[in-house]
Amino acid sequence: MSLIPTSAVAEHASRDSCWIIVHSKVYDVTEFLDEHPGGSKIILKYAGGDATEAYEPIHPPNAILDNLPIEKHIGAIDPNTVVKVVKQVTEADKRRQALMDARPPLDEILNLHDFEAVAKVVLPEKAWAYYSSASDDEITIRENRAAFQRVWFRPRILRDVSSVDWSTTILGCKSSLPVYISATALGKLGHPDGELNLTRAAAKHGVIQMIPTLASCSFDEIVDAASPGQPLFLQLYVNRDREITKKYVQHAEKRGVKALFITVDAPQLGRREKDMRMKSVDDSAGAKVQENQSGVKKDQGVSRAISSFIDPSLSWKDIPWFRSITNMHIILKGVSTPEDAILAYEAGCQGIVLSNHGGRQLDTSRSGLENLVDIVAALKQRGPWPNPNFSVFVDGGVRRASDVIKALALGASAVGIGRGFLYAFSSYGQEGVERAIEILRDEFEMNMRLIGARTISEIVPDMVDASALHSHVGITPSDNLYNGTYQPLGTAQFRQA
Ligand code: PPY
Repeated sequence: MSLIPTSAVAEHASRDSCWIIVHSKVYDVTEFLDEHPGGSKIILKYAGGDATEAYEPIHPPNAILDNLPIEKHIGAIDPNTVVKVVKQVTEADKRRQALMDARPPLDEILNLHDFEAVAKVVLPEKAWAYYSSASDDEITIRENRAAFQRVWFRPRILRDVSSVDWSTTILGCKSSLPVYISATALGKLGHPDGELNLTRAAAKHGVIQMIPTLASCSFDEIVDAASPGQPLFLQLYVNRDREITKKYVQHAEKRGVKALFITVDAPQLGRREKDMRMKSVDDSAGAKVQENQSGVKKDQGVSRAISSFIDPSLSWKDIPWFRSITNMHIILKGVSTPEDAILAYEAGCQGIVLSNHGGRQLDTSRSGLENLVDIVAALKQRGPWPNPNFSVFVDGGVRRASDVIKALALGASAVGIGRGFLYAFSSYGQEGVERAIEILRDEFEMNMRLIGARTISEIVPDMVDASALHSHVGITPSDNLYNGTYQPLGTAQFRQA
């Protein structure tokens, strides 16, 4: 196939004929303009030119292959015609670089809140808005933290805690911590190496990473970056086209992924207003809002823009189908009630994650920690407990080893941390993730000694007082570190007069 000169691409720079270059390939996106979940305006900005830089961080690697008919793939660009453009360094770039240079040294980062505070300052506004946002009034994201503070320790003493061990097994895989790295999307918004920061740090420290469906790096890039035998889990958004999902799942199994975490709390994406406002600030002159096929308006922020492939028809009837296409462990991520926990157990799943999606889905839903109490009680009625064939995980708001220990005491098998690690690599790359793991390790050592548990199995319900957990009124101590980083929601902005 002949190579295409950049001058030929430049001739297609209008709504009537729109070609763009992504990763040195030329695509005719004219007919796709009105289908683009992110709106046509952003594509037209790059019409006739190279869109790679804008495209890369917010699109899964196979987005074009999945969405653009093959006849619209025009060919490869002629490299001899590409003029290397020296990137303009903007004032904002300079400011950000200065802030990066002034970051606190890593050894002065003492807890996971510190990473969040640094990320808030050094991340591009859009990335911070996307990562930190939660749905509606952001009640649930804050409740996720508050719930941990309604559980108090009942430590045991004089137990010879000279040696303590917090390693464990998660779904048959060894883990140096009772914590796994939960899936968060679009890692390259935070750092050029995206999710690979997590993979490499996890390899070094014996931690398990859950690969997100909507990672910025491709699934294979992530698996290729893992060390031999490194356990990996996969988070799954189920596609409207089940053949795509089947291929993806079976490919993951072939590549050695140990467990499939099917996201079940996002048939439609929550309205994350910080993220949405960022988009409307960008399109200040009141971009014309259009609807795409799924009814998602095109001014609704990064996440809603790319979510239309997710199948809202997913139901309990699909679980046997998943069982028929894979032998991996099947875990439902996003369970909130004993009723659904029992259904998952009876459907033959190997576990559930008690999660409200980091407060990004149904606002004012309860925290996973609070739901854990009721769900464990219900599961105890149904089968053996602890049940080696059915794991209960919790995520949401976890920042300290003491949070993890509370969840374990109440019956969790392990706990997921998403944003904590995301902020660690957004602010310090792989080293940040490694430091986060070390901090958790230090906190585990101290907390296990102080509550009198030498191993994970010695962390028992009697070590916590959860009697206030269901109480949604009353005094919770103010969480200073968290509140210091928490960014209050804003209101609609006037245009420049
Ligand atoms: C989230 O943003 O909460 C996600 O789970 C990831 C995502 C990103 C974009 C579209 C759909 C889901």
